[in-house]
Amino acid sequence: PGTPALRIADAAMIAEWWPVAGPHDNKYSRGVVGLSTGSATFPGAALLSTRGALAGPTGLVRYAGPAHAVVVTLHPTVIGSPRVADTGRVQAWVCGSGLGQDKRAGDELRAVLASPVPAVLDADAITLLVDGTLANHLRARNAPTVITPHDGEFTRLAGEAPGEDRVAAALKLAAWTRSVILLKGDRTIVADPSGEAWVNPTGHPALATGGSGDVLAGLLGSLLAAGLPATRAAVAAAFVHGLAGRHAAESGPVTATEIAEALRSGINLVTGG
Ligand code: NPW
Ligand code: AMP
Ligand code: MG
Repeated sequence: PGTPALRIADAAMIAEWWPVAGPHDNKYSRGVVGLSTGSATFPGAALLSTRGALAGPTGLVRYAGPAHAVVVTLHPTVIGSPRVADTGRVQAWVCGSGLGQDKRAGDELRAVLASPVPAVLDADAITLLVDGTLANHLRARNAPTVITPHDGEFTRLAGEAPGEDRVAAALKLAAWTRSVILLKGDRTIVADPSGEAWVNPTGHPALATGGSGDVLAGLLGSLLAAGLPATRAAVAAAFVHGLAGRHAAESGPVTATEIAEALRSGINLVTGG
């Protein structure tokens, strides 16, 4: 039958999906996102994923990792701890952005994979998954997982480059990993294990800057923690991230810091808030 029809998200669709706090919500019912990101080498990735998560709909952001002191100093609303195992209730995890690939990173990824809640696996977590034991833990998960590779990370995990047919490649990896694959690029693809595939229409070259993906991972984790199903969360996060890059580029050169700051404008553009 060949590749199924590609779906393209639009603002009205994202607005309908976007979690909105109701009058009886509290900070826990709005969702709690946990971040297992950053390291001594990459404290910036911890901050950027935190900013992505803080822009999302959750009521609480927890950060677990070596950058906890700097994260809570710069973002006092975040609850910090050194390790995933020390963290209180979390409804979705983001793991891997700036995490590093040492033993500590592998242990933290294992803890996230063992948790019963949805997870985003980004950057170094994807590279660590090349290890067959960790890949088996991934494939055995019951909770939804979203994997967010750029082409380099995709090639390491899949064992081959995405090639010409990026949709088919992403669908194949989604089936093998039993996860939603968000394959980054100028036209980001979201593919899920049921065979559904989406292309993001809002990409902007301003997004091609260091730390951009770390911001996206944080926002995506917040959407998962707020209860959005994994495929929709991935489609919505990519859509708003693209709008944010576009919006930030209107007022000058863009770093990932400006992308994170512009997420709220991107969300307002979509939801009319
Ligand atoms: P080439 O050039 O094609 O031979 P890495 P990373 C290849 C953190 N960050 N985009 C390419 O090889 C991340 O979260 C921290 C990129 C390239 O050499 C990670 O934890 C920041 N690469 C860690 O740094 C800001 C592509 O893959 C290699 C590619 C490393 O992240 C930056 C790179 O692979 C960053 O976010 C593509 N589309 N296609 C911070 N401020 O703290 C092919 N490649 O070294 O695993 O990936 O993205 O540099
Ligand atoms: P990362 O490489 O993890 O920092 O992620 C880069 C982010 O920027 C992803 O969301 C990509 O889809 C996006 N991106 C990179 N290059 C482009 C481009 N030329 N046009 C649009 N989006 C891009
Ligand atoms: Mg990245």
